[in-house]
Amino acid sequence: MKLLLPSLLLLSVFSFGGRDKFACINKPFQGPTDTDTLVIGDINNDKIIDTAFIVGPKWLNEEDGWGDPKTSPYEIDVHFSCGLPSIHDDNAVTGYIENIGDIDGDGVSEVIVVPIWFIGCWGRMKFYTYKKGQWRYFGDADCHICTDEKYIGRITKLSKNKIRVIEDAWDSESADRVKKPKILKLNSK
Ligand SMILES: [Ca+2]
Ligand SMILES: [Ca+2]
Repeated sequence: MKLLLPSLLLLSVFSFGGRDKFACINKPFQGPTDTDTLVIGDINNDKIIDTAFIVGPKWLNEEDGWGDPKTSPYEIDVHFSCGLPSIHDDNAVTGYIENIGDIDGDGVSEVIVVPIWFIGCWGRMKFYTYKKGQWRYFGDADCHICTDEKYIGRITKLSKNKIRVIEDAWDSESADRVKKPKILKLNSK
Protein backbone atom coordinates (compact mmCIF):
# COMPACT_ATOMS: atom_id res chain seq x y z
CA MET A 1 0.00 0.00 0.00
CA LYS A 2 1.79 3.09 -1.16
CA LEU A 3 -0.83 5.59 -0.07
CA LEU A 4 -1.21 5.25 3.66
CA LEU A 5 -2.40 8.80 3.93
CA PRO A 6 -5.11 9.98 6.25
CA SER A 7 -7.02 12.10 3.79
CA LEU A 8 -7.07 9.27 1.29
CA LEU A 9 -9.28 7.47 3.74
CA LEU A 10 -11.81 10.04 2.74
CA LEU A 11 -11.44 9.04 -0.88
CA SER A 12 -12.38 5.49 -0.02
CA VAL A 13 -15.76 6.86 0.98
CA PHE A 14 -16.24 8.12 -2.54
CA SER A 15 -14.81 5.16 -4.42
CA PHE A 16 -17.08 2.73 -6.13
CA GLY A 17 -15.67 -0.44 -4.61
CA GLY A 18 -13.64 -2.99 -6.53
CA ARG A 19 -9.93 -3.45 -6.06
CA ASP A 20 -9.13 0.04 -5.03
CA LYS A 21 -5.84 1.34 -3.64
CA PHE A 22 -7.79 3.46 -1.22
CA ALA A 23 -10.48 1.03 -0.20
CA CYS A 24 -8.17 -1.57 1.28
CA ILE A 25 -6.80 0.75 3.94
CA ASN A 26 -7.64 -0.97 7.20
CA LYS A 27 -6.70 1.79 9.59
CA PRO A 28 -9.56 3.55 11.34
CA PHE A 29 -10.71 6.91 10.05
CA GLN A 30 -8.18 9.49 11.20
CA GLY A 31 -10.22 12.64 10.69
CA PRO A 32 -9.89 15.46 8.23
CA THR A 33 -6.57 16.73 7.02
CA ASP A 34 -5.41 18.78 4.11
CA THR A 35 -1.80 17.62 4.00
CA ASP A 36 -0.50 14.23 2.97
CA THR A 37 3.09 13.14 3.42
CA LEU A 38 5.11 10.83 1.21
CA VAL A 39 8.74 9.77 1.59
CA ILE A 40 10.15 9.96 -1.93
CA GLY A 41 13.83 9.13 -1.57
CA ASP A 42 16.72 11.49 -2.22
CA ILE A 43 15.56 13.72 -5.08
CA ASN A 44 18.33 16.34 -4.88
CA ASN A 45 21.29 14.01 -4.51
CA ASP A 46 22.48 15.31 -1.12
CA LYS A 47 22.32 11.84 0.55
CA ILE A 48 19.35 12.95 2.65
CA ILE A 49 16.04 11.21 2.10
CA ASP A 50 13.36 13.71 1.11
CA THR A 51 9.70 14.01 1.93
CA ALA A 52 6.90 15.46 -0.20
CA PHE A 53 4.01 17.28 1.46
CA ILE A 54 0.86 17.32 -0.65
CA VAL A 55 -1.30 20.21 0.49
CA GLY A 56 -4.85 20.02 -0.78
CA PRO A 57 -8.12 21.84 -0.34
CA LYS A 58 -9.43 22.31 3.15
CA TRP A 59 -11.76 19.58 4.32
CA LEU A 60 -14.65 20.90 6.40
CA ASN A 61 -16.43 17.86 7.75
CA GLU A 62 -17.88 14.52 6.73
CA GLU A 63 -21.27 15.99 5.87
CA ASP A 64 -20.11 18.90 3.75
CA GLY A 65 -16.99 17.30 2.30
CA TRP A 66 -14.37 19.59 0.90
CA GLY A 67 -15.12 23.21 1.43
CA ASP A 68 -16.37 25.91 -0.83
CA PRO A 69 -14.05 26.03 -3.86
CA LYS A 70 -14.22 29.82 -3.72
CA THR A 71 -12.43 29.82 -0.39
CA SER A 72 -10.55 26.52 -0.70
CA PRO A 73 -10.06 25.69 -4.39
CA TYR A 74 -9.72 22.10 -5.50
CA GLU A 75 -6.00 22.50 -6.10
CA ILE A 76 -2.91 20.90 -4.66
CA ASP A 77 0.65 22.00 -4.03
CA VAL A 78 3.45 19.51 -3.58
CA HIS A 79 6.17 20.86 -1.28
CA PHE A 80 9.55 19.27 -0.66
CA SER A 81 11.51 18.93 2.57
CA CYS A 82 14.78 19.63 0.73
CA GLY A 83 13.70 23.15 -0.20
CA LEU A 84 13.12 22.64 -3.92
CA PRO A 85 10.21 24.73 -5.26
CA SER A 86 6.72 23.26 -5.06
CA ILE A 87 4.67 21.74 -7.88
CA HIS A 88 1.13 23.03 -8.33
CA ASP A 89 -1.87 21.27 -9.87
CA ASP A 90 -5.13 23.12 -10.29
CA ASN A 91 -7.56 20.22 -10.54
CA ALA A 92 -7.19 17.77 -7.69
CA VAL A 93 -8.21 17.06 -4.11
CA THR A 94 -5.04 15.16 -3.32
CA GLY A 95 -2.25 13.55 -5.23
CA TYR A 96 0.57 11.08 -5.42
CA ILE A 97 4.21 11.70 -6.31
CA GLU A 98 6.97 9.34 -7.28
CA ASN A 99 10.69 9.80 -7.83
CA ILE A 100 11.72 8.21 -11.16
CA GLY A 101 15.44 8.87 -10.79
CA ASP A 102 17.71 11.45 -12.35
CA ILE A 103 17.09 10.73 -16.03
CA ASP A 104 19.18 13.59 -17.45
CA GLY A 105 21.91 13.37 -14.83
CA ASP A 106 21.73 16.99 -13.67
CA GLY A 107 21.58 16.11 -9.98
CA VAL A 108 17.83 16.39 -9.40
CA SER A 109 15.45 13.49 -9.96
CA GLU A 110 12.62 13.72 -12.42
CA VAL A 111 9.25 13.07 -10.76
CA ILE A 112 5.74 11.93 -11.58
CA VAL A 113 2.78 13.69 -10.00
CA VAL A 114 -0.61 11.98 -10.20
CA PRO A 115 -3.41 14.41 -9.33
CA ILE A 116 -6.32 12.59 -7.70
CA TRP A 117 -9.98 13.55 -7.81
CA PHE A 118 -12.86 12.35 -5.62
CA ILE A 119 -13.85 9.27 -7.58
CA GLY A 120 -12.85 7.09 -10.49
CA CYS A 121 -9.86 4.93 -11.34
CA TRP A 122 -8.50 6.73 -14.39
CA GLY A 123 -5.69 9.13 -13.71
CA ARG A 124 -2.74 10.78 -15.35
CA MET A 125 0.94 10.63 -14.61
CA LYS A 126 2.33 14.13 -15.09
CA PHE A 127 6.08 14.27 -15.62
CA TYR A 128 8.30 17.04 -14.28
CA THR A 129 11.98 17.87 -14.63
CA TYR A 130 13.81 20.54 -12.66
CA LYS A 131 15.34 23.24 -14.85
CA LYS A 132 16.60 26.74 -14.12
CA GLY A 133 15.22 26.86 -10.61
CA GLN A 134 11.76 25.51 -11.28
CA TRP A 135 9.87 22.33 -12.08
CA ARG A 136 8.95 22.07 -15.71
CA TYR A 137 6.17 19.80 -16.99
CA PHE A 138 7.31 17.72 -19.96
CA GLY A 139 4.45 15.36 -20.70
CA ASP A 140 1.90 12.98 -19.32
CA ALA A 141 0.54 9.48 -19.69
CA ASP A 142 -2.77 7.93 -18.73
CA CYS A 143 -2.80 5.44 -15.90
CA HIS A 144 -5.13 3.39 -13.80
CA ILE A 145 -4.79 4.54 -10.21
CA CYS A 146 -6.81 1.83 -8.43
CA THR A 147 -3.84 -0.46 -7.93
CA ASP A 148 -0.86 -0.64 -5.62
CA GLU A 149 1.52 -0.54 -8.56
CA LYS A 150 4.58 1.69 -8.43
CA TYR A 151 4.71 3.76 -11.60
CA ILE A 152 8.49 3.65 -11.92
CA GLY A 153 8.14 0.11 -13.26
CA ARG A 154 6.51 1.63 -16.35
CA ILE A 155 9.44 3.91 -17.12
CA THR A 156 12.43 3.00 -19.28
CA LYS A 157 15.25 5.50 -19.79
CA LEU A 158 16.12 5.60 -23.50
CA SER A 159 18.61 8.46 -23.32
CA LYS A 160 19.34 11.49 -21.14
CA ASN A 161 16.48 13.27 -22.84
CA LYS A 162 14.04 10.50 -23.61
CA ILE A 163 11.97 7.99 -21.67
CA ARG A 164 9.45 5.39 -22.64
CA VAL A 165 6.41 5.10 -20.40
CA ILE A 166 3.78 2.41 -20.55
CA GLU A 167 0.39 4.05 -20.29
CA ASP A 168 -3.05 2.54 -19.84
CA ALA A 169 -5.53 2.99 -22.65
CA TRP A 170 -9.08 1.87 -23.19
CA ASP A 171 -9.49 -0.47 -26.14
CA SER A 172 -13.08 -0.20 -27.34
CA GLU A 173 -12.88 -3.33 -29.50
CA SER A 174 -11.93 -5.61 -26.65
CA ALA A 175 -13.71 -3.38 -24.11
CA ASP A 176 -10.72 -3.71 -21.86
CA ARG A 177 -7.76 -1.79 -20.57
CA VAL A 178 -4.56 -2.25 -22.58
CA LYS A 179 -0.96 -1.07 -22.17
CA LYS A 180 0.58 1.23 -24.77
CA PRO A 181 4.11 2.62 -24.95
CA LYS A 182 4.57 6.35 -25.21
CA ILE A 183 7.80 8.32 -25.73
CA LEU A 184 8.37 11.51 -23.74
CA LYS A 185 11.21 13.97 -24.23
CA LEU A 186 12.45 15.99 -21.27
CA ASN A 187 13.10 19.08 -23.38
CA SER A 188 9.99 18.83 -25.56
CA LYS A 189 8.06 21.78 -24.12
CA1 LIG B 1 17.81 14.90 -0.53
CA1 LIG C 1 17.26 15.52 -13.58
